[in-house]
This record gives sequence, structure tokens and C-alpha cells, in this order.
Amino acid sequence: MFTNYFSLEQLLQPFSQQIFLKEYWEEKPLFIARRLPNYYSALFSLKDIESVVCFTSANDFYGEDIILANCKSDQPYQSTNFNETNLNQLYIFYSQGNTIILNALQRRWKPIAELCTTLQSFFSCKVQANMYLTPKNAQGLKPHFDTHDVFILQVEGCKHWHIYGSPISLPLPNIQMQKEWQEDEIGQPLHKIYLHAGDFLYIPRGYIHKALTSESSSLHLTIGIHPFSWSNLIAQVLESVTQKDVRFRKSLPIGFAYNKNELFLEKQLAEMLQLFVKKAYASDGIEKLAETLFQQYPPISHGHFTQLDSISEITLDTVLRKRQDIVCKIVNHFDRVSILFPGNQVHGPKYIESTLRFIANSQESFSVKSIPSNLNDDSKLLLVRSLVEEGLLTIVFKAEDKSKPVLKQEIDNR
Ligand SMILES: O=C(O)CCC(=O)C(=O)O
Ligand SMILES: [Fe+2]
Repeated sequence: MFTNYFSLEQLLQPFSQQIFLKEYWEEKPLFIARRLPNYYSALFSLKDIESVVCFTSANDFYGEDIILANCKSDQPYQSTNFNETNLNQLYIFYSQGNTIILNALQRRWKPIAELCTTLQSFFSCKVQANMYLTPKNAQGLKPHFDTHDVFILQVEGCKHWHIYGSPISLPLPNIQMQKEWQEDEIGQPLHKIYLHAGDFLYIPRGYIHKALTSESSSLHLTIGIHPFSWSNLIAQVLESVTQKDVRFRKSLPIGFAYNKNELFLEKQLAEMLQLFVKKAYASDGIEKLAETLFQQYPPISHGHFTQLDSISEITLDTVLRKRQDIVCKIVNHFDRVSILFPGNQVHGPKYIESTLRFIANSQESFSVKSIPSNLNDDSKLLLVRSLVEEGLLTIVFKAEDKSKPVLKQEIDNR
């Protein structure tokens, strides 16, 4: 269990997760007024901004890291270079009415990384956290809709939210209609909500919204949920069918774009679609999407370096377990099998599949010799040593420590 554990259930409390998923998810906004100002303080607080800016450095790889937004200025949206930005500049930007946006906090702040990892495994999709700090009487972004669902966690201060209609239901990132909307285009808000510290707001993708402060400043986290859609799965399955069946790789009729015989093409397309239905297996696409998902997961550090020196000492009596809260998936490719887990994947010959499945499904610690497996002892040792090295397994206690097992507390913290 993570130290500052936040799950979806806890984000929604006292509202029911079941009702949220059934009635609100991808349907309509949900506001939870909690009036518990410290509800999110273990996750993030105003004083943590300075640590993030001063003591973490980002590289260009992550793109725009600090953004200033001020919808009243001529230049409403500016990005700054994270490595060159210092706090004194940010104090001035803030005092001038700019909203400071820190993107991708899941890469920089452990409690937020843990929350995003928990949500990623719950939703099976990428989850990103951005921070918005807005001074009094200010508005950062102009009205817009997002192409991902958002959970707004009001960490400190207060913010007014205006939520309008949804010009397109459940837009995806490649949608053409994304823009800043003018006030006269969007009409009256459907909801006007005043978020206080500790409150929660869910906005499904596609709903136009804006947020502004009045007499108090505001610090909120936007947790963006980027779900895979049915079209993503269908595209992956189609790719897999295309690889397997030459009929999907054949060229379209010569000159098809100018062909007058559209009816003929419709008929051929219908035949291909029927063939696709026969050949399509959800599992082929799911495996591909799972691979993408696991590549996006940030592996969370729990002191794994301290384990690496002991790998050569692992024996059949050593007790191991999966690293804390790690989820994994077994994927088969022809003659090989892989175990996917956050930030990594390990491949091997087909005959290790049942051993990998035991490890993937294990909830508790186990000794190496207790793994039910068709592998001989040497192969078992080779496999588990490599899984410790690759970051999936952790050593609970070594054979010689057996008389002196580690305290339960210590195990839980691993
Ligand atoms: O605070 C703002 O200016 C806008 C925030 C926003 O649109 C979001 O968090 O999705
Ligand atoms: Fe937004």
C-alpha cells in the first residue's frame, strides 16, 4: 500500500464510487462539496510548489513544463523553460495576475505519482496530473473543453467554475473542434460551482468550462484521465488482422478514387468487414493497448536499489514478492511469452508461462522453492533473479535471515 494512499473511492468520498461509475462517468459533471480543507494536504500543498520547482529538474523530453496563463493579457498562454525558470520570476508572474500551471506532476511528486498509478491501473489508461495556481481576481484559461475526463481537486483557496454544454459528445484528442470559445458562443452556464479547499469536481470530456478566482487565490490539481476508446481497440485489432491475413493487405481497386462504380466498392467493403468480424479477436488488440499503457506508467521508486546487491545471494529459500501495488499482464507472441508491468517488460520462451502466471497473480510473498513450476531449480533461480533486476520482484527476506523475519511494517513499506 502506498504511504499517502488515495484511490478513486477516496477521491469521491462520501459519494458512492458505484453511482459515480454508473451515472456520471462520461455522462455529466459531479460536484462533491466536502468542506474538509485539509482533505488533499497529503497529496500536495502550496509549500510543495517551491520544492517541485527548485529541486526537481525536468528535461526537454516532457515538453511544456511550466505554463503561464492569463486570459486578460495579449499573450494569454506562454510556456517557460523549466530548467531556466527560478522562483523569483514565478513570484512576479503570479503577482501580475498569471495562473502558474505545472504540468505532469506525476513525474515530480511522489504522492501524486502514487495517485496517478493507482488510477492508471483502475481505469487502464494514462492518467496525468497538472497543477494550477491562480492569484485573486484572475482567470487563466479561456473557455474550452478538454479531450480527456478531468477530476478537479481543490487543494487550497477557492475557485468559481462555470460549466457549459458539450458541443460534441465525448471528443477524442484528434477532434477538429478544439479551440478557445468566445463568451457569446457558449451561452449561459449549466452549472456555476464554487469550489472550496477539499472539494472535488468531475467534468467529462467535451463539456466547455472556465475557472476564475474572486476574493481568494486558488490551488487546484487537475487529474486528467485519458481513456482508450472502442475505436482504439478496433484499430489495434485491425492491425493485427492485417498482419495475419493477406486479403487486408491487397491494394484497393486500381483508380478507386475516380471509380464511378461506388456500389461495387460498398459491396466489397461489406465483404471485407464480414471477414474482419470473423478474424477479429479482442485479445490481440487488448494486448497491444496494454503494452502502450505499461510503457506510459512511471515505475514508482521504493528503494529498489538497496535490493540489487543481494541478487546473487537469492537461493531457493529466499522469500520474494511483487513490488508494492504493481499490476502486471502476461502476453503471448507466437513462441514467446512476456510479462508486462509498469515501465518494463520481460520476455522469455513459452515454457516459462505458467511460472510467470503464478508470479503475476501472486498477492502474497512466496519462497523461490514454493513456486509451482515446470522449471528446474537453476532455471527458477535465473528467472527470479532477473525479475528482481528488472524491477518486478523484491526480496522480503534472504535465506539466512529466516530465523529473523523482517517486521510486518517493513514488508508493507516495500
Ligand atoms: O483554472 C483554469 O484556468 C482552467 C483549468 C482547467 O481548465 C482544467 O483544469 O481543466
Ligand atoms: Fe480544462
